[in-house]
Amino acid sequence: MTQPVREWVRAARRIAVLTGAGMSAESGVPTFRDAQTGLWAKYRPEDLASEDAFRADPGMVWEWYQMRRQMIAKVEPNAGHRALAAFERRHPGRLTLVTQNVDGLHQRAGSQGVLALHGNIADDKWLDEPRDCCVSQAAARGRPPRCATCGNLMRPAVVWFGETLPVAALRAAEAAAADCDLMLVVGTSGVVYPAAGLARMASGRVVVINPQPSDLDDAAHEVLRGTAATLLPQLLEEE
Ligand code: BJW
Repeated sequence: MTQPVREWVRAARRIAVLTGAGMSAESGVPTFRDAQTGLWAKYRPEDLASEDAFRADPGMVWEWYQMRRQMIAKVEPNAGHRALAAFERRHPGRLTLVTQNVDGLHQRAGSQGVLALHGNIADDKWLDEPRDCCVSQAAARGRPPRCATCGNLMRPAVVWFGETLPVAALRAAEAAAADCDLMLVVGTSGVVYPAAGLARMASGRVVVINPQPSDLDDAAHEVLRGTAATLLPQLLEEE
C-alpha cells in the first residue's frame, strides 16, 4: 500500500508536510479533539483555547496550559518526528515542514526551520499591548503572572480561535504548498483553517496519513490508514 507513495517521495523535488496533533499522539500527547481526562473532563479544548475564555477566567485557562506544558516537557519525539528530521538532514532544502502543533516536538527531533502556524506552548506573551511598565520590570509571579503596575496578564504565545496566524510563517507555508510536488498531511482532522486550506492549495499530489477519516480525505490522491510513527519511517527512510 505504501510502495506507490514511497515512489512519489523518491521522485518529488519539493515536499511539503503539514502535521497536526495526531503526529504527537504516539509520544503521549493527547490530540486536540480527544476527550479530556481528570479535572478537565468537563471542558472541551475548543472552549478553552480562546481569548474570550482566558479573559473570562484567566486562572483556569492558565492552569490548563500549565498542565499541558508539564505533560509535554515529559514526552519525547516519536519515530515519525525523527524520520522527518532525518529526511531533512539527508536532503537539505527538499522538505518544508509546517505544523499546527504547539508542542515543539518537531524542533526537539532536530527539524530546522519548522513553520509553527499556531505558536509554541512553551512561550508566553502579554495579553494586551504592553506598556512601558510591562516591559521595564519582570512580570509579578502569579497564575497567570501579571504586570505589577497596570495588571496586564501574561498568556501562552499560541494562536487562539479568531486570532491571526504569524504572517511570515503562513506566507511561507502557502508558498511551499503552491510549489510542491508532494504534500504529506499527517495526523490532522483538517477542520481548522487556514491551516487545513494548505492541503487544498497543494500543487502536487496530496497524501493523507491518518488512522481515522479526516475532513481532508477528499483532497487526497492517496489516503494511508495508519499512524504517523509507523508510516513516516516506512515512507521516508532509505532502503
Ligand atoms: C493520528 C494519530 C496517529 C490520532 N497518527 N494521526 C474557514 C472556514 C471556517 C472557519 C474558519 C475559516 N477560516 C478561519 C476560520 C475560523 C477558525 C476555524 O478554523 N474554525 C473551525 C474550527 C470552524 N480559525 C481561526 O480562528 C484561525 N484564525 C483565523 O482564521 O484568523 C483569521 C480571522 C481572524 C478573525 C476573524 C476571522 C478570521 C485560528 C485557528 C487557531 C487554532 N488554534 C488551536 C489551539 C492552539 C493552542 C493550543 O494548543 O491550545 O490549534 S485549535 C486546535 O486545532 C489547535 C490545533 O493546532 C488545531 C488543529 O487540530 P488538529 O491538529 O487537526 O488536531 P485534532 O485533534 O483535531 O485531530 C487529530 C487527528 O489526528 C485526528 O484526525 C486523528 O484521527 C489523528 N490521529 N492518532 C496519525 N497516531
